[in-house]
Amino acid sequence: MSPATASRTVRGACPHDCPDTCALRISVEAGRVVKVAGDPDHPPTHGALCTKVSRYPERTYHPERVLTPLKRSGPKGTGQFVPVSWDEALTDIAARLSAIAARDPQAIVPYSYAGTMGLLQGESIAARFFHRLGASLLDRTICSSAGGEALAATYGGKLGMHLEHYADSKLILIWGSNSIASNLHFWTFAQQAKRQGARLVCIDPRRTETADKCHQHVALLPGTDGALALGLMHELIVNGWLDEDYIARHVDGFEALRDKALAWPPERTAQVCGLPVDEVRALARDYATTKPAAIRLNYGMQRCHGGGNAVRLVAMLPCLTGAWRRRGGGLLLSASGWFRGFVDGAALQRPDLLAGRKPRTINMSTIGDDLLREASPAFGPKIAALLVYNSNPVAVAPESPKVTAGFRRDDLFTVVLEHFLTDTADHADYVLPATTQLEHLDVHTSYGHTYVLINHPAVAPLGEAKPNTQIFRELAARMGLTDACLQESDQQLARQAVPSLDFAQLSEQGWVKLPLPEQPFADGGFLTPGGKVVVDAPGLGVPDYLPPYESRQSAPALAARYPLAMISPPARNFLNSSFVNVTSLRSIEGEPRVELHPDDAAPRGIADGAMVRVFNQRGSYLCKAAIGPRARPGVVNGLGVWWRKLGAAGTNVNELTSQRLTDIGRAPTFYDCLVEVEAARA
Ligand SMILES: Nc1nc2c(c(=O)[nH]1)N[C@H]1C(S)=C(S)[C@@H](COP(=O)(O)OP(=O)(O)OC[C@H]3O[C@@H](n4cnc5c(=O)[nH]c(N)nc54)[C@H](O)[C@@H]3O)O[C@H]1N2
Ligand SMILES: Nc1nc2c(c(=O)[nH]1)N[C@H]1C(S)=C(S)[C@@H](COP(=O)(O)OP(=O)(O)OC[C@H]3O[C@@H](n4cnc5c(=O)[nH]c(N)nc54)[C@H](O)[C@@H]3O)O[C@H]1N2
Ligand SMILES: [Mo]
Repeated sequence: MSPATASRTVRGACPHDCPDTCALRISVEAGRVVKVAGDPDHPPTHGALCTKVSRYPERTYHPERVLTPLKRSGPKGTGQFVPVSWDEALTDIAARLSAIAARDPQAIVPYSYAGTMGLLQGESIAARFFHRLGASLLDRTICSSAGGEALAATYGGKLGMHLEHYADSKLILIWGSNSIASNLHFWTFAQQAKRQGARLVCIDPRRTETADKCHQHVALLPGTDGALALGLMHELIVNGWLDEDYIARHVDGFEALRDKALAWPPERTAQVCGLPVDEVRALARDYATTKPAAIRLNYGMQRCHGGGNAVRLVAMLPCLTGAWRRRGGGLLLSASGWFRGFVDGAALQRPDLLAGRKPRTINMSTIGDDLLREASPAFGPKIAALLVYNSNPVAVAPESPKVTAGFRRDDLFTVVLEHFLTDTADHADYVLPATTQLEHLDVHTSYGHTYVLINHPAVAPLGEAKPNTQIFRELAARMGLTDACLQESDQQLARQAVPSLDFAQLSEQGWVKLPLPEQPFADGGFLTPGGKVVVDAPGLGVPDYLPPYESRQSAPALAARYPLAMISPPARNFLNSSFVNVTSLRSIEGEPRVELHPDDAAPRGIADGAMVRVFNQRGSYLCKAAIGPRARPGVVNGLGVWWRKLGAAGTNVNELTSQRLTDIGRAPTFYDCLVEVEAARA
């Protein structure tokens, strides 16, 4: 067989924004990917992939892939384009950006997130390019910065239990995470623990598929996790369940927290969280007396006003019971801090190219407001150009009425690097075709395990697609930016990313396990300056419960008009807004829907399957009602994140979410949102 027709298997990595970062075996026949499977040898992946990524070839060879540069040919936002050559597109884009940069480079704003989590196709040449220009910096807050900064303030880094250790736990609190949907490979270890007698408890306002399979479901009100954590602490204190020795040696400032926790007896906690009092008491007893006890905290619970404080409070729990002492005990929110020292972010991103300039920072979570802002001394120049890659802000950013108004500005020059004509690409002046994971090289870390992975290109780029890195290299050259580092190859970048690892081994095996201690905090050793868990963090004070901005208890006047709390967690078969256009996955999800409890549906005359209008002071969203026990009374679940143009009336759930930010980390409060629901008029 000639090389072009031979079958071969290529080692890859799943690029998606998910804690699992699976190792892939990609089968190629006659130059075409025929199958993507999980690597059986990679311990976290253990040969299994989720439904979404096992359909990867369907996404890559999708008939609607953008495979040539496109130039806008109709009004902004209408998605009308004509194909143009790379030469024409890059020449024009370079001229437009150079003119803006000559006035003030800060008027140029990059907008990117984790469409790919790859270190190369994420922030490598792109970051160098924007740093060299002196463009605005982007505060990448849309997902995890509240919890991430809270965890770092408490432990000194984003560290926690090793994924594999959950198999040895006897009690696991799955807290704000629908693991079966969004962290499947953790669920496998939780199942292993369950078979060995562990008890699984799901703490989530929604009765998720994960809650269905746990022994207990604690359906608290959204945004009340901080109160629950304080209530649990109260019980630990009054019942003598503290590990006084661990606290004395490894916790700095516990006294101040003790005083706060004593104000949260089970009755008050139960009232604020909307739970039975006995459930609070029993949960505290189980957590304190079952050993080893583990918490899988996830980002779902930090998308509300007090999300950062709530993470700080939950993160204290294993320190108060000494759960860290045992294998199978402790907590994991994010593992990304483990990679510190192994990944050289500065080498990839080259912040030194700013050469002393200090551009302003735009928060990606308030892009709606910021696109509509005029120039001012406080804000700086009006945003004149937006370069979007690895993200779909028109669908995923909060308060889409403002986001879309911003993207429709005629005086905004927008370039979108994409695989598909997403809602965001529809608003572009130019769409540039990007390669997918099957077509480019990359190196990956993970936020749910402790392995570095490589992704070798399996096939040549489809059509005229180019890797993000290559697009920024060519754009830099067109703009006359001559720095050698703007032309470094993906091969060079891959080695720069992980300078201390055995690159040959990584390349051949597909992944390497980091050499790390087994139990990070068994005997203290937190990464804070004093080596202890920090209660009273500089600038943040002692953690406390902060009620949601929008809830019946905290905003009664608003709740009189919009009485239902809405959360918008991901639909299982989508990944944020990725995969919504993959027909086989979309057909599993059916249509955009909002889940309501029968007690909320009946007085509104809403029948199961009826079209409803979900609305508040920000906007209005049309979708189908799904009535049943997945929603608790008073809370509705608007599953996300659909493409607007594939939903009813061109809207999605972010029509309703707000741009208010969390207490810590400047993150969005997607799940802090009051709404009303009514039957839609025909
Ligand atoms: N299939 C799938 N997998 C994904 C994603 C996806 O879109 N689809 N997204 C990926 C991304 S970007 C991320 S950040 C991670 C997210 O990972 P997780 O944070 O685990 O996110 P979810 O699975 O959305 O779980 C959030 C859960 O939190 C619940 N929740 C909402 N509000 C509250 C609250 O106030 N308190 C508590 N305790 N729970 C609450 C929701 O009902 C939901 O079940 O998942 C990643 N994996
Ligand atoms: N209401 C509500 N809104 C939410 C959330 C929620 O739970 N509720 N979740 C939030 C969270 S946690 C997150 S992380 C954000 C995620 O929001 P985004 O980071 O915008 O994620 P996606 O919607 O998956 O969009 C990623 C896009 O990147 C593109 N892409 C993938 N790989 C590449 C590549 O190699 N090159 C280029 N150029 N493009 C690529 C994909 O085609 C896709 O369109 O959404 C947030 N929005
Ligand atoms: Mo996320």
